[in-house]
Amino acid sequence: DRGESSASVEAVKIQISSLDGRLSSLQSRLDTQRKAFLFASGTRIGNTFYVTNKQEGNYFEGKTMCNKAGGQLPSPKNAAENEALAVLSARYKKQFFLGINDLQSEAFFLYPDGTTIGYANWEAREPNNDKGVEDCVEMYNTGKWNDKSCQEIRLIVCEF
Ligand code: 289
Ligand code: CA
Repeated sequence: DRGESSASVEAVKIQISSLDGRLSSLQSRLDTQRKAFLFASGTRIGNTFYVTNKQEGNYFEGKTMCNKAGGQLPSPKNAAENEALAVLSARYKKQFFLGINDLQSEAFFLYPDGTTIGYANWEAREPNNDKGVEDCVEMYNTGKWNDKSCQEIRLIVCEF
């Protein structure tokens, strides 16, 4: 009857208002965590975060470490993302590996999910597969890319 249905409308209104409050509090918690992350020397572009725990390792160690942390090696997909990531190479003055590689097929650079790259920022005369062993990609302090042996030890930067 009408009494019952208006009571259930009231109950739904109360639920919505409670959810609204929880959403606002989650949003404000998220804003705080974002600030804490950036304070700890990460960089951000949109909802993509780049950060290093300052450990070093080869490409495979970096990939494992990033994946275990719930992230991945960075794969900048446009100039704006590349610039945001380059902030870290300039800040730490160290090169680091991107997720991009041609391990599967020489000269065909792929993202870690196996799709073909749609953006690149190669240094002049790169990629050159020097000595035939360069299947991974490092970012220089300038933000430019060089193909490099996956076994080199580099700063580990992850994307979240
Ligand atoms: O082992 C060769 C690398 O260290 C790099 O040497 C030169 O900078 C260029 O030939 C690069 O392409 C190469 O990756
Ligand atoms: Ca090279």
